[in-house]
Amino acid sequence: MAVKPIITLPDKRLRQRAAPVARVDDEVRALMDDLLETMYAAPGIGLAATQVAVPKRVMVLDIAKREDEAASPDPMAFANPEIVWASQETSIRQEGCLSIPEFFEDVVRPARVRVSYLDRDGKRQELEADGILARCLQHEIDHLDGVLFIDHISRLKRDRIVKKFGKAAKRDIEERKPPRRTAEAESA
Ligand code: GNR
Ligand code: NI
Repeated sequence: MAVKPIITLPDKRLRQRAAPVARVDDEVRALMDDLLETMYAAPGIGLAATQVAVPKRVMVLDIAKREDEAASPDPMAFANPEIVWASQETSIRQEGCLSIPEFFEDVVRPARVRVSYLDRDGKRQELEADGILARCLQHEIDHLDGVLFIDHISRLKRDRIVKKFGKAAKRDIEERKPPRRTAEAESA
């Protein structure tokens, strides 16, 4: 297992569509483990392979701590996840993203979704979710399609945050600094 560096805006690899895995083999399971370790280290409640610059349709979640501080870990791993149903009803929640550090904004999404995916054993599963789980599933699946939560907010707010991260990256280049990484990745 290994903690991998998380890429951040404006890294173009965040905009790539990830490819499905042919099967869930040991290599995919190792990727799931790396994603979980990286997510817990960040810390975050979800992480997509896209965020560690691996363009494969693999992602992990653990929302246990989010809902109950004393809860024991509940790692979930998904390969080739697909939203097979989404509710008409929507909900609004504040989102953040490890690839857009320190920016938070309200996002409107379907309140409930049903997701089909392959589990750690390569077995096809279906999961119906609401609340924070539904939220997280949609956020992570978006990553696999090269979509970020800022794509769901107003253009004015999106342009402002994209510009800010673009300028910070440009400054880093001019000062010949390595690309900005999260503090967690730096200490890995
Ligand atoms: O840690 C995370 N928190 C979060 C909060 C609200 C909605 C979505 C998320 S996912 C995020 C980690 C992340 O960037 N996953 O891609
Ligand atoms: Ni994210």
